[in-house]
Amino acid sequence: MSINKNYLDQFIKATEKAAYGASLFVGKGDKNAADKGAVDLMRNELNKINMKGTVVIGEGEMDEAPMLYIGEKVGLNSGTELDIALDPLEGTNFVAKNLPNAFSVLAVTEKGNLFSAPDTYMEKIAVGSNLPKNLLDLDNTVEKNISLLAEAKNTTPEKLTACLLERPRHKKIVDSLKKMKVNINFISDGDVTGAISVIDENSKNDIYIGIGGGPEGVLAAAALSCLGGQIQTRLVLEKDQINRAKKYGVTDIKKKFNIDEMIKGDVIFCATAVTNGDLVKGIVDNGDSFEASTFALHKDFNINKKVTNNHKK
Ligand code: VTB
Repeated sequence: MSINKNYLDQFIKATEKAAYGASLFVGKGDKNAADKGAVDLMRNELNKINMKGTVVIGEGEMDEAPMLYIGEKVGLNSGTELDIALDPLEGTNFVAKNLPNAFSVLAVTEKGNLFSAPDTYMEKIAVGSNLPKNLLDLDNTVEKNISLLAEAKNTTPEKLTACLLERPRHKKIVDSLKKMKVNINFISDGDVTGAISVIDENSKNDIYIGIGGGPEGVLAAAALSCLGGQIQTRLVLEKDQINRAKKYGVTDIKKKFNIDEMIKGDVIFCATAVTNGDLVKGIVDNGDSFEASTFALHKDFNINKKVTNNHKK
């Protein structure tokens, strides 16, 4: 079944409000305050929606996150049963330091259709649309994946750009990319938009690769699934995280998840920029009101839009 079309604008409002909440802390060097600013307003807005919503991916476990914790019920407790993955502020550092690409993000499916990834690291490999299904594989060498991608895109590795988080853990991947003369686009944070960028016509990124947050991987998968992109993931679990993953229903801890296993059926995705972003521009404060710009997707209705709305403060 499809998610009722009327829900999209209501979820957009939730990320708009959250982005505004975070925007009050741009450049203030306080990432926790920025996060809280986003969480409070997002929760408030979600609770106005006529749905039986459950936070499947949220701010953390019940005992460590007072609001929007995993399992928290949101909405008016009537209407459709929906599962929600949310990151009220993806890129807390970006807001603290007044850097581009901080977003408020959420994804929604019908109950049971969203991979409830634990808050652990995750290996990811993502590419855009119009490519053979399941083209790349995390078990291939980087060299093999790059060759496959170059061949599918009818180009050469030197003409490809790979986007990845700049982290010491990626040294081996970076060495391989350099050896193949692939262009590298390092990002400091924000791997939701990093992964999504492979589908954006205005972006030079052909592939997103590396290890980032698990919840962020699911959010990226939601957007990519609306746009015909691909992502394959695998949880990276420390010994003490294995039980946590099992609690979340992951029985095979080494399993590679393709996009259809992470996001089933219809899905809504909204990302509102806090600071100016590659996808849309950031919050504009107009005194009594604010202007918020959102990248919004609704898979079953082929909705792919960038919207700017004004709200009274
Ligand atoms: C990514 C990125 C986030 O964490 O998930 C990253 O998307 C992974 O963690 O914006 P490390 O920083 O430990 O590498 C963030 O950078 C911050 O949550």
